Amino acid sequence: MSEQLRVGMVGYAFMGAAHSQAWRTVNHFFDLPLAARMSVVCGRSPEGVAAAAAKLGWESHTTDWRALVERDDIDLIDICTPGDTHAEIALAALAAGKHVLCEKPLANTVAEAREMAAAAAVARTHGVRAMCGFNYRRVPAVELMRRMVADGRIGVLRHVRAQYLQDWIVDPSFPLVWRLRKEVAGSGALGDIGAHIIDMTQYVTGQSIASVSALTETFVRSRPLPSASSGLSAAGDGTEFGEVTVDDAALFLARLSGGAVATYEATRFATGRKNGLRVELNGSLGSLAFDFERMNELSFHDATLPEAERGFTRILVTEPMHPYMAAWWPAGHPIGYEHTFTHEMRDLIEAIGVGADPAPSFSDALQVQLVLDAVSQSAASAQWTKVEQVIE
Ligand code: SOE
Repeated sequence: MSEQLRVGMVGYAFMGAAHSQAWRTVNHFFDLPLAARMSVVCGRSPEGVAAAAAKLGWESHTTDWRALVERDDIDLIDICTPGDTHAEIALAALAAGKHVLCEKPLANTVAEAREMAAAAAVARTHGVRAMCGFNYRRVPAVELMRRMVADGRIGVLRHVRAQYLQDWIVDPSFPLVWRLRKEVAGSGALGDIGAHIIDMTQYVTGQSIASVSALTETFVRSRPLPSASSGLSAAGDGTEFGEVTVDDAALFLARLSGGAVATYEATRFATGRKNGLRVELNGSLGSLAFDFERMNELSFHDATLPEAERGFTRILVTEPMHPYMAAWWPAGHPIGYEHTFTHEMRDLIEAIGVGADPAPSFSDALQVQLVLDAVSQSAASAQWTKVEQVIE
């Protein structure tokens, strides 16, 4: 029986549920040096967290994250809370010698992200590991895309084209939930879904975003306050409204460190698009294209083929030699969104078990935060804005 990795998770909404599914399954599908133990789930509501523990499969529950991070029967803190609490929880957990997994984006400000990255750098000297939860890196087709770029299959990268399209707040009567309040979420579509395409494109290309020219828009500036009795997802009685203080959409041009040019679009107003994450790379020898709505496929155009034979081919990324896929089902049996979190926990547990640094690190996540900040600055100034580089 492997040594246990005793997990305490803070937050139990959408990400908490996705992480719980991953903690529950990871050791059943991957041979790992440590066995995850779903020890404690933490949340503000005593009734809510008790129900979550029962539903999601946690051994116990608490409402006190400060006590949780200090417990000597906990090895790792998994942060699944809104962005305004990431820094204080992660800093306390690292100081207490706990490994940390923190959902994206790392923080609500660059200052917080810098502090978290610095604390993680100190903690790693004591063998304490930290990772940020950019789960889309762990779609097998995305990892295959990265490997093909690294192997030179598309040659010199010229264009990066990235979109993350949702539409869950197109209805103006959708209430003012925490994701629409800057003091809680830090930003809107930009930090929530723009962060994913920023991290993903930097990851698959091996290039960092060096400068940006951006615009942001908030289409609906006032929304009904959520009624406390019916929870944040249901509108109140409509008589009280609050100001939306974040972007509904963020669009930006970018130059990457290796010379490629790029376009990014993150919006919650792409009516009809539910979770449309797409990345296309165009190079001197070919192109690669990924669409999360077809997450088990990767499109590849090989311009080195005889001209008469060229075209976008559809690689079905379900073979055992494809990233992560040997652990699952026979070829041709697709996997889903939730598997990306299991892959995330697999890589984290493996790194902790062998004493290595998991990726993306808090420094990688700080680099994303610097892009988010540069986009906000550029949108405010209508000027091209350089991005500070912290990753060599
Ligand atoms: C909401 O936009 C959200 O839940 C994001 O926060 C997640 O990171 C994304 O994977 C799905 O949409």
